[in-house]
Amino acid sequence: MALISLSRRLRRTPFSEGVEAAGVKGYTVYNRMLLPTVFRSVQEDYHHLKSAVQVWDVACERQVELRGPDASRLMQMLTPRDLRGMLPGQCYYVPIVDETGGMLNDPVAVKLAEDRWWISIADSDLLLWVKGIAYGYRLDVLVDEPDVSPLAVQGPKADELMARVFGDAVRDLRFFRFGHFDFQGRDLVIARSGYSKQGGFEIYVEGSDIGMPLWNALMEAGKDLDVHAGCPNLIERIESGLLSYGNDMTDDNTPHECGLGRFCNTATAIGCVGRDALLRVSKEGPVQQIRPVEIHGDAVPPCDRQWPVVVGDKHVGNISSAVWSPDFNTNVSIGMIRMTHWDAFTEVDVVTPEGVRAATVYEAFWN
Ligand code: THG
Repeated sequence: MALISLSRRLRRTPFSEGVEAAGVKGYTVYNRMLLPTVFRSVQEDYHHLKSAVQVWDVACERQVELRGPDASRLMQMLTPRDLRGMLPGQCYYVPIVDETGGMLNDPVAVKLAEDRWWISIADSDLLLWVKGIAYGYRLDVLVDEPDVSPLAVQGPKADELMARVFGDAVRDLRFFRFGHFDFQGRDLVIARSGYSKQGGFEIYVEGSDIGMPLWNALMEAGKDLDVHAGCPNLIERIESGLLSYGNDMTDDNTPHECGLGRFCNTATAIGCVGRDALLRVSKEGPVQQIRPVEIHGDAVPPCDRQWPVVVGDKHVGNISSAVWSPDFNTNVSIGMIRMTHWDAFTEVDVVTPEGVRAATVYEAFWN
């Protein structure tokens, strides 16, 4: 493939220097920002992520900050997840829906205070939607994108590495909770979270100037832990069933189709702009849903478009992400599968660009 041309529109990150020095081999574009996709090889990165610890430049997970008396009201307008029981110090994975119940994003909401939130967004221009709602409803809230860049520390040795840099107290953080920790006199929000199921943390680096000092401190402290620069790993995230907005779902899908019904409390999420639409569609239940799909045979090619899932001449779904899994010795994939074929162990065919493959639909992901 040809190279991508760099310009101001394609934003670098506070950690780009470190990423380049670590020998990044591939990038994607996410929220108009560089996101590394491979360092040594996707397979080597995968084995290393599952056995050691990695530092990920996920600055592209931009924050939409809500600040002001109406911040909590605005946050509840965006999501069908009931936020009334959420306390400062908590993070929630929240589907964001439009007035038709279509998914606009699937971010992590970080409640800093009753009147201050960060929405840590996936790849869509959520800032514009949130500003539009705030202005249209005349809300007393400031909405902007602050200079906050997440740096993830992921892998089984993440606790040990983080304790060396931030102290043992970081070990006490519970899943999807955050605390405040000092780094070189600066107060940083650190949560136990991240886009892998290997365990770890996300540091919300406030102020680009401390990006490289923090990157270097983590690399230095983790030498004997075999710390390495890493990135969200395609194999690990499919095995784990972590969805990718724009790939596995779009604004054509409801949260229920995406298997995110467990993060919706539509009946009690009063104020959510998609509430009426979701109440209507969720009465019937979805007619298609995201499923893990095993694609039999040798390694599949990169999945850069949807692959039809068929049974005979019936189109019963689409594969949106697929890759060879070394640990499972088969191809793991994520598909949107119609109700008639979504039961566990349903045998289907997948039309890949390199031919038709036998495949099996499952109900639960591999991890
Ligand atoms: N961390 C932060 N921001 C993010 C991501 C992240 N923004 C972009 C993208 N990732 C948003 N998408 C997801 C998808 C899955 C999860 C988080 C963000 C996730 N899911 C767990 C699961 O599904 O098992 C846990 C959900 C829960 O139990 O609440 O972690 O990774 N800052």
